[in-house]
Amino acid sequence: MPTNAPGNIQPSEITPRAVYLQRRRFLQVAALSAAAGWLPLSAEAGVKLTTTGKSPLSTSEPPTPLKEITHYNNFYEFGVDKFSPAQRAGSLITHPWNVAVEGEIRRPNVYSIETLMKLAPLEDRIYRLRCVEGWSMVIPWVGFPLNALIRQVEPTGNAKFVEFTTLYDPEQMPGQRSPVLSWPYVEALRLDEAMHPLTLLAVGLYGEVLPNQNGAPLRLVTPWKYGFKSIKSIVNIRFVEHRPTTTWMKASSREYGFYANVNLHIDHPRWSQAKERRIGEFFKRDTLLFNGYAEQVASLYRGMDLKKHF
Ligand SMILES: Nc1nc2c(c(=O)[nH]1)N[C@H]1C(S)=C(S)[C@@H](COP(=O)(O)O)O[C@H]1N2
Ligand SMILES: [Mo]
Repeated sequence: MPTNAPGNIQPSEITPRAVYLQRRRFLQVAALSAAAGWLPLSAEAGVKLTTTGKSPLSTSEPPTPLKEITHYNNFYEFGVDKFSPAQRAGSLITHPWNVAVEGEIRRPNVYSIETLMKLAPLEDRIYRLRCVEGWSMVIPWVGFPLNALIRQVEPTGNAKFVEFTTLYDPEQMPGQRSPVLSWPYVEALRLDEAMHPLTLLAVGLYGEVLPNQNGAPLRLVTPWKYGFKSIKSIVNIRFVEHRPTTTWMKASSREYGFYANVNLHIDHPRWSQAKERRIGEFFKRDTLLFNGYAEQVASLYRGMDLKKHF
């Protein structure tokens, strides 16, 4: 590849401002941390994470290159195009970071990201990610099952759904100054979906702390659902009795349903979902039911009319 090909541009050449901000912030955090007598666990992308190794729930498909995973993003808090998050997400301060866990549970609590990361051993989980727009990637996440947190907080009998909320701070997330979506971004799962062993809380990818543009420091990953369910930069997890209305349902309920299970048989009103383009490949491939995770998750939806509950 010639040295001026897009794939050879270093992030530092593309995003001097983001990198500058990131560094400046890291220094601030490091100074504060040193003063407080402890070291930041997750202040900056590039920090290696210790894992128990590759989970058997991983796909054997080759992971998408890091550069694509970190430079082709949907993160509307930093702009609506695929390239803005890599350029602008440096303004997000990911440390310190707290997540409030509340609602219909016996043990509501505010967790620091460090405490969350100690709830269960971190695993490498290589998952397919299928965006509702028709592209896909294979992402080697680092994370732990959401059910480890759910067990810890002891849901009451009234907990039927789990609602997740992204940080709301237009200072750090300039895309929130524009009314393209209703902010903050909200997503939700049925409790049994949230408890499913495939459902991951990711804190890293490719063995290191999550880059900001991928949803640092904590994001959900539900690999059998369209990518928009995998909410980024979570600050609140709430257990509720009634089905929440999610951000994309609010934006367009006929286009984006609550379940958002990847389904080649149910077209988006404006395009077919039968095929997808794997980033880095030229020819389209067939989309798989539940994104290829049917064996593990189809039983969650037994008896449901998937055309109605899309
Ligand atoms: N808070 C928030 N989470 C979000 C989004 C977003 O705009 N804001 N975009 C979603 C969409 S549409 C996709 S496809 C995935 C993309 O994740 P990635 O950039 O890590 O590949 O994030 C999802 N999570
Ligand atoms: Mo998406």
